[in-house]
Amino acid sequence: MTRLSNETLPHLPAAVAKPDYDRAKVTIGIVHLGIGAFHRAHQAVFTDDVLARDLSWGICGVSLRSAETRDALAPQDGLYTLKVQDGSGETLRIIGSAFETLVAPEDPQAVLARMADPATRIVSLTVTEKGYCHNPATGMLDDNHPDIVHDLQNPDKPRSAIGFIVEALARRQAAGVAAFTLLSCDNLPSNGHVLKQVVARFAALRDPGLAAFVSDVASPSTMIDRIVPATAEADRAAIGTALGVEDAWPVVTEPFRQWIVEDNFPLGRPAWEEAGVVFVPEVSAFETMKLRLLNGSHSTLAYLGFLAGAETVAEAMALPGMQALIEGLMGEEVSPTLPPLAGFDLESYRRALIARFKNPALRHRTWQIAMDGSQKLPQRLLGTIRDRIRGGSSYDRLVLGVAAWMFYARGLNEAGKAIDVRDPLAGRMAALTQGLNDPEEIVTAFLSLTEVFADDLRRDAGFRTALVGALSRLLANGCASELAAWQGSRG
Ligand code: CS2
Repeated sequence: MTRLSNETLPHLPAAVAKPDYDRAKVTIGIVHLGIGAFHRAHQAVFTDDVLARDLSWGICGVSLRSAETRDALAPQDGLYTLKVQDGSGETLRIIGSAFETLVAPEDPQAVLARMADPATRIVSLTVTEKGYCHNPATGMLDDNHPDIVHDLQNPDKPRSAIGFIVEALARRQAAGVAAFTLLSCDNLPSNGHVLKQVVARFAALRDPGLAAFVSDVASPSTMIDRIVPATAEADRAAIGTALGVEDAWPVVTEPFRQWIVEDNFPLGRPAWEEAGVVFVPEVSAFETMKLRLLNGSHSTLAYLGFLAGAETVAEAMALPGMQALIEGLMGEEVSPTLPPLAGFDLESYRRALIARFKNPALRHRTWQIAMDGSQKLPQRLLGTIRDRIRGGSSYDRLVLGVAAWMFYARGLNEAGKAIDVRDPLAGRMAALTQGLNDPEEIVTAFLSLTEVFADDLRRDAGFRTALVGALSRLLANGCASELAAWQGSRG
């Protein structure tokens, strides 16, 4: 089968939407670190929507680890298919905003040159939580992180996103070029602030003159939302059949998309508002809401669902008791902790989330969401629990999510078989809990992780008791029966 490319683009079926601009005239204005499926189904699409208005905002996508995205996209001139689907149907669209793909470990100099180029005015990131090399419980740079240690010793051959950003800023400073705007698009609270903090700390460890330059860099926070499961082989095959040409690297997603951004771009930005991006002075209230309602529920669903045998989120939602548990978690426990959002209809937002989780067309694996729990739990569940403790309110459902994570992160399923736990702390968590069967001892082992649990929670006797209770029930009765106990409960 021939391949999707600039040459085959005009011959695709008429129902497939195509870029409405002259690709030959586009130049690069954005360098994006972490060109995974999420970026290609979210920011790259918003950019594609408005590229016709200003052709100087093409994207250079950088892979910080493997070459597979570049290897797949290069023969396709960077083109790929976006498939949007829910229970009622699907649409196909070709996205053309990613013009160049670089592989950082292969050629760090090419990446640095792109970032230092005056035409680059935005450096955006989706490097996942762990890519910030910070302590998730405190938000501060982990000075001892192996990549940070490496990048401090080899500033001109960095490995981490942080090392690339600071070296590129150093080169801009030396050349008298203004700093680009940093744009974090990861699921972290105050993501722009966290990014600025880790970058500033790294610059200070390198050199005070550079730190002064870096301290002026704009780093607006953003709230990003779209559910984008890893693309499956079956999706690739079906998309190829529909297009009549092969696409090695399509993305599959839901109709919903949301991007809320603080409008602080000293060197300009694409007219994203024309594509529905909402610009606000302060994003943190939206971010807290999304992280606690959507992602907090997602993680809870993922751990309990996986352990109860559900492969996908939609299957997990169908387990007896799960929907009632999640509705109650969002309505009774999370919502009262959220900062007020004038004019925002929280109830219909929660209803929409339930429908999104039940989208039967998206095969979003519980195992995928279960990854990197040590980096996700603080902002998804633990901050809410902290607020509930402070307010003297119950948090039975939230604590069940945390206990299910402990069960999962030990690395053994209900039948005692090994789970493939992907997490930067996987080795430590397995070692800490090796041979432990007593829920109290398991909880004590996990609470020793200062990257996950800040001191207040580690020392909270009520929290510990609640965790031991929830984990004891999960271990003794199994997750499915613990879930079933929530059936019919008030949401
Ligand atoms: C998910 C998110 O993988 C995960 O941890 O919770 O990627 C989620 O799908 C997105 O944040 C939705 O916007």
